[in-house]
Amino acid sequence: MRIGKNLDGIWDFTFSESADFNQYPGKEKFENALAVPGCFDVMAPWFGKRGTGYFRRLVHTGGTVQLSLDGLGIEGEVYWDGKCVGTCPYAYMPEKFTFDAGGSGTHELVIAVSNRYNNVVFPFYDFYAFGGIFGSVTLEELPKDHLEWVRITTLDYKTGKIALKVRACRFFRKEQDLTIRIDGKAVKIVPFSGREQEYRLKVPAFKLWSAEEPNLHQLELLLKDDRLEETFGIRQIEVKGPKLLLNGKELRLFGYNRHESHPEFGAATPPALMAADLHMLKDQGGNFIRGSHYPQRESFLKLCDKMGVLVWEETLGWDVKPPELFSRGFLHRQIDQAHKLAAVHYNHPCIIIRGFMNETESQLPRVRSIIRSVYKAFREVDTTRPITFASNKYEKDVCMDLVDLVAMNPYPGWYDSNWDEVSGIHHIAPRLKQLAAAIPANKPYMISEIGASAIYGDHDPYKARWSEEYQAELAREVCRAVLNDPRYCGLCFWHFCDAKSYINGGRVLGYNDKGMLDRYRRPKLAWEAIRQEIKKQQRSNKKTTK
Ligand code: ADA
Repeated sequence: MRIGKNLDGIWDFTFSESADFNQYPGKEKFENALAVPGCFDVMAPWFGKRGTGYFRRLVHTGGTVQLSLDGLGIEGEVYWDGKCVGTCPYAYMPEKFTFDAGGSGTHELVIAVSNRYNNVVFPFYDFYAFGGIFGSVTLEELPKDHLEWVRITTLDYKTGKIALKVRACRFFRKEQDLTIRIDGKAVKIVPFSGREQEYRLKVPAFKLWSAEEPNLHQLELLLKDDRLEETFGIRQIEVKGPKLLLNGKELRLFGYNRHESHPEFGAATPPALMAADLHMLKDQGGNFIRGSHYPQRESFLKLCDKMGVLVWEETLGWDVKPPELFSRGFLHRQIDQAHKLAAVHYNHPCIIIRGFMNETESQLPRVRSIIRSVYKAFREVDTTRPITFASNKYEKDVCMDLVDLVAMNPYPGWYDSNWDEVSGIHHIAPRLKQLAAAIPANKPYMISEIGASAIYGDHDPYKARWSEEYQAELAREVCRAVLNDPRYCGLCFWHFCDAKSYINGGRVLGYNDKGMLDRYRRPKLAWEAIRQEIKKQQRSNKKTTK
C-alpha cells in the first residue's frame, strides 16, 4: 500500500547570498525556521535579497518513495541524506522524484532554493521573481512495483465513455490483474502487462462536469500491492469553427488573469486565500481564470475542479525577445515545460486551455517554427484541449493560423493614448472592432488581457487616468463592447488583483496596479462596475432565451 505524508509545516532554514546553489550545505548551519510552503524574500531579514535559501527537515520513512514538490522558485535542488535526488529547473513547475530512501528510519531532506535570475526567469518579467517553496511538499512510500500515472480522457460526454492510459514503473512480463474502481465500486478487472496500457469503459451513473455543475468522479486502480487514486470530471472541450464548446454547448468565458502574489506570502499563497479569490470571482459572476503566467498549484486546480472555475494554464516564458528567443536552449526549455505541464495536470477537468509564451514576437515569420514546435509538444501528450498563446502583435501577428483559438492582449484606452490625452475611453469600442475584424473568422477569439492601472484609494472628479474612476469606466466600456458580442468566446481582464512587479521599472510602488482588487483583495470601483455589467448581460441573455 502507498503511505502518504504531507511534509508541510515548520522547517529549519538558512539563507546565503553567496553560497553556490548546486551544493549540499552540510548539516550544521540551519539557524532559522520558516514555513513550507513559504517565501523567504517577503520578510525580514531576507526581504528583497537574492541568493539561496536552504529548507531542511527530518522525515521518518524508508524504501521506495516519491517526493512531490508543487512548485518553487526560481530553481531548486533536492538533497536526501546529503545526496542530490532531483532538480527543479523551472519556477512554479510541479516535480516528482522517485528514489530509494534507504532503510526505515529518520532521514534528512534539504531543499535548496535559489531566487537568482536564470535563463527561465528574467529581471524584465512584469511580475516579481519570488524565492521560496510555493506549494506543498509530500512524500509517498510506494510498493516496489507501483503505478506511475493514469491519464483519464472523456471520449464521449453523452455516454460517459472514458479512456484510461495507465503506466507502471516497470515492464511486467507476466500478466497482472488490474482492478478499476469508480466511485468506490469495482467496474472492471483487466489484464495488465508491459509498461503502458489503455482501456476504455463507461462510467456507471455518470454526471457531467461543467462550470455550473462541477460533478467529479473518483477513480482507483489496484495493481498487486499498489493503489493509485485520481479525481476526474467527464467533460469535453471542443473548437467548432469560431465557437468554443463544452459538452456540446457554447462556452463564454469571463474572468481574470491572476498571479500567485500577496505582500506577505509572495507566490506561496495559502489555499484559504486561493479559495477566497475564487469565491470572489464566482460571486461577481465570473467563471474563468487565466493562470498568468506559469504553472498553477495543485490546491488551486483542485479548488477550480470543485468550484467549477475554468482555467487557462501556461508555461513560463514572458515576452522573451531575440537573441534569447532564437536560442536552442529557449526552445528546448519550452518544449520540456510543455511536456511536463501537459502530463502533470492532465486529469484536472477545470483546465480547458493550454497556453505558452505570453506575448512572443509573433509578428516575425521566424517565430512560426517555435510556435509550431511548442504546440506540437503539448499535443504529443494532450490531444483534448485547445492550445494557444496570448498575443500583443495584433494585426501584425503572423501565427494566428497555428493555434486553436486566437487570444489577444489589447490595451485600448491605456497604452494606446496620446501623451496628453485625459481620457482614452473613446478608443475602446472602435479599436476592439477593428482588431476583431483582423482575426481569422473560422477561429474562436478571446480577449486574454485588457485593463488599466488604478491606484487603490485614488479618486478623481474628472475620472483622470490612474484613478479608480477611470479604471471603472474603462472596465464598463470593455464589458459593453465584448460581453454581448458573439464574436468573442471570452473576456479576461488584466488583472484580478495588484501584484508585485519590478522594483524600479516604472511600476508605481513596485506593483502592477491594474488589479480590479488591490494587493490585499480590497475592491476598487471597477469591481462593482463589472459586476453590474455582468448582471445586465445575464438579464439580457435570459430575455433572449425566453
Ligand atoms: C502585458 C503582460 C502582462 C502585464 C501587462 C501590463 O500584456 O502580458 O503580464 O505586464 O501587459 O500590465 O502591461
